[in-house]
Amino acid sequence: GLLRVDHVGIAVPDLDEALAFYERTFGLRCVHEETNEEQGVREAMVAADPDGGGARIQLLAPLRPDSAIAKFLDRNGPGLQQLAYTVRDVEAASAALRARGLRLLYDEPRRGTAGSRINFVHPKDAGGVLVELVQPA
Ligand code: MC0
Repeated sequence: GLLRVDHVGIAVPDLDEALAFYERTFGLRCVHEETNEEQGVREAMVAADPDGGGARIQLLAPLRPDSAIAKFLDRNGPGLQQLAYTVRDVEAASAALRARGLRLLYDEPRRGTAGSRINFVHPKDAGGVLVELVQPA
């Protein structure tokens, strides 16, 4: 099952500008930053409670024009792109949702933030929301 909201992902054209905006405007702190070549993103996790267990905000900037985030920005402009839940076992959670008729984007989990294992539910099968499942490392 789903344990809690892990993070909310926001597509941004420029990661450094977005980080500066979130720090300056909302006082959020950057707790992690990495490049994920497979996903075609440079990403940063920011938090209101850097030492607590609260949900993170994931700022996602495209590495390449053919990446998912670049396509999203072309179509919608910057904004909310995904809602991610923490799960204990991403294979089991994916199988349970497949059994309920939802399309998972990957046959096998892929690598997400900080060594996590991830999969996604197609937004057309989840009320227009790109849902990510995250099994933390
Ligand atoms: C597309 N659609 C969305 C959407 N992206 N709806 C809600 N939220 C989104 N983010 C809608 C379009 O408006 C369109 O609707 C329909 O879905 C198109 O579906 P499609 O033609 O099958 O696909 P694409 O080419 O638009 O791609 C969408 C898809 C793609 C979700 C399959 O973005 C994808 O593979 N995403 C998973 C990977 C990802 O997002 N990576 C970046 C984050 P209409 O009504 O116009 O037909 S990386 C990450 O998140 C990692 C680092 C982590 O957290 O650890």
